[in-house]
Amino acid sequence: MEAATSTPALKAKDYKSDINPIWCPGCGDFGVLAAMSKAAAFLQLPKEQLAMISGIGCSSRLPAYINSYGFHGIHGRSLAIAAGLKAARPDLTVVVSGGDGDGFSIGGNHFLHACRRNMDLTYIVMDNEVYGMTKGQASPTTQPDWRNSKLTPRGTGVRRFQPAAIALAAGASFIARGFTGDPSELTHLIVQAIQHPGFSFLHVLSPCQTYQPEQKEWKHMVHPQDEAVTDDPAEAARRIQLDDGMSLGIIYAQQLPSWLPPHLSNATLPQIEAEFQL
Ligand SMILES: Cc1ncc(C[n+]2csc(CCOP(=O)(O)OP(=O)(O)O)c2C)c(N)n1
Ligand code: SF4
Repeated sequence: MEAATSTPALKAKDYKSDINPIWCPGCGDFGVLAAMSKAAAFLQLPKEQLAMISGIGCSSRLPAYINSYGFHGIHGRSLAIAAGLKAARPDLTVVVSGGDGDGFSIGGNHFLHACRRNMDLTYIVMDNEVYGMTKGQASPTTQPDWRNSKLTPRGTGVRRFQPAAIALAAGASFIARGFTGDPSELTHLIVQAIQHPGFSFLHVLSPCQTYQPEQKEWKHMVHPQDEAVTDDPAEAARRIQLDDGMSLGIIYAQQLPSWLPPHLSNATLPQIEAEFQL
């Protein structure tokens, strides 16, 4: 009898690493880990073809917990590292993850230009409206009247960063919002974000149990988008303006040219050096 040669299908558990998460019990980031593993299994991504890239923060620990290649980078620089990797290895599926502090504060400049370049990256931002890892300072998405930080005892008094609106204005071609309390829908959104050719921005509401315990209420506040996904930026802008920030689903998806530098991976060192000679 002929031996079976087909490789068994990968399951979600095959994408979990043997490192145990050190997130606080109930942290929303567990939902992203589960959804990411399920999405990778749904797409049957070969583990050696998947690269998870992050910056620094509780949420940026995600690559350690996924059984794939990855890079736990430096604060706010995940997108720059991911862009370099994608430029060198366009064949890889590159998924970038991190928090609102990492991505919208110190990484804000990189966020704008990643949207504009539209490289084929998937960027998952776990937004808990706080710097969790550094014990609860205000972040760019913190409510202006949030008084629970010793650093801002009277609140920040500053208007919040608007992730979806800024991504749209900067040229992102896929913008969606998910919630870690709805892992099935989140899996679906991650699958579609990875399948989208171009820069996919997935804004994930991910409660911080420790520094923003009131976010437990998010499960009663989230709701589906009222309207079907649009490919019209003006219409997307209108909807984002009217949005309460708690609507879930794909807001905008458009096929736009994706940028990639000339591919040099087969070049020899002298050839690369010659490129840089004046
Ligand atoms: C250059 C630099 N500045 C500051 C820090 C300290 N730091 C570590 S994580 C972090 C913020 C993390 O917040 P966020 O991205 O919202 O992630 P969370 O921990 O909430 O998931 C900061 C400021 C650092 N590691 N490097
Ligand atoms: S501090 Fe907040 S974000 Fe960090 S692991 Fe704990 S619950 Fe999660």
